Amino acid sequence: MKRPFRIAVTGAAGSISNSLLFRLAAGEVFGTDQPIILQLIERSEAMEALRGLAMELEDCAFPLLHTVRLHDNPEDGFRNVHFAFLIGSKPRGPGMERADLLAANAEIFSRQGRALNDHANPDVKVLVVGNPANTNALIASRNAPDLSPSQFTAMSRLDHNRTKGMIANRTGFNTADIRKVAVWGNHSASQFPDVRNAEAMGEPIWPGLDHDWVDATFIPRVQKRGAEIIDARGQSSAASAAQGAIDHMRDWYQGTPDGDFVSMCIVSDGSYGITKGIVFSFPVRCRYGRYQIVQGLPIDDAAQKRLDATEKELLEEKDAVKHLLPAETEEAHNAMSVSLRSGATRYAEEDRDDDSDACVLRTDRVM
Ligand code: NAX
Repeated sequence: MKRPFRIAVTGAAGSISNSLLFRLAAGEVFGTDQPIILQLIERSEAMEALRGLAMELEDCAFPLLHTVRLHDNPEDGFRNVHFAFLIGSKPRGPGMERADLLAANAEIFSRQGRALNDHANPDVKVLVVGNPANTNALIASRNAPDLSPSQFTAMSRLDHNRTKGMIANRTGFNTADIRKVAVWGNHSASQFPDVRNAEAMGEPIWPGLDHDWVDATFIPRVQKRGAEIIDARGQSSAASAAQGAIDHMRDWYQGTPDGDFVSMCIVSDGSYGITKGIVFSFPVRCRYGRYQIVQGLPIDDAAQKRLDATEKELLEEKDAVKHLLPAETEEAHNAMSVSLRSGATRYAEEDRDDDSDACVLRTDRVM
């Protein structure tokens, strides 16, 4: 049996995690023969709710769930982890400006970046879901000088899946038959969902699509889908966000299907003229735990305008948090190359304090 992976999840008592954790424990991301140790991180105020969630996980009797640990700080929570889902963040409060939101989250993510740097497995793969996800990922990455910028990603997979779903509805194809959609830029209303290269059952769909519908209806609908869901259910997307996080990490770890690509927010290496060193959603292919940007997709004038708009927004966000971006990591982020470091998972020394109070489920099972 394989040795367990250590998986950290922040915001573990929140809505997205409530969907995510049970599916992680069921083997949907790392495979049905891969045991996992969950290291769940929350604010101190939410630890009791987290304890209840851990009981439910235990009550599922998942064969792959080796251990569940609960932490109220990222330094302990990230110890030796191979994968980290950074979901917890500060929501926008009444009267809060975007700059205030950026600042509040910047503090959380700079601490988490340092904690990953100092305590995680050196090959840790990080997915930031908490908003503003792209800039939070940049802050975490810039505060982790010993890790590669390629280890930090943010989630645009929900937007990618929304794009696929809406195109499937429009064309009558199954989502499994739709390939090569892409989402570019920021996970915000400036994102560019791009179906110019999309195929259905191997045939291009762009010639058959009503381009006015794409511009006037489809693109704004994907861009504002989050708000549409909040209006309808009174809460932000949770189960679909968990699905996006599962798809993102599974494909990064297990690889993308042949003949298709997915969207991931990663540190720009300058591809498609996007400023180096910002976290931007690109179409990528994954193999052996590494990703590569899909090159050579045609960008017409209208698409270029959309790329420019979302790039501009990310540059403004970066500027707003520049005091939290240490100079020592700037060069590594501006010199990202598409040749990325190994995706091999190294095992750290066994954790010695699994008997501490943080450990709520200790199985000692044969895995
Ligand atoms: P919830 O408010 O249900 O849960 C967030 C949890 O994070 C809370 O339990 C809170 O106590 C915890 N938390 C806050 N600060 C923390 C910290 N410093 N350390 C550890 N835990 C902390 O929100 P939920 O619906 O789960 O959404 C989480 C985040 O995902 C939000 O920022 C949300 O905006 C973002 N989203 C991102 C999406 C994406 O596609 N990238 C889509 C869905 C979602 O909107």
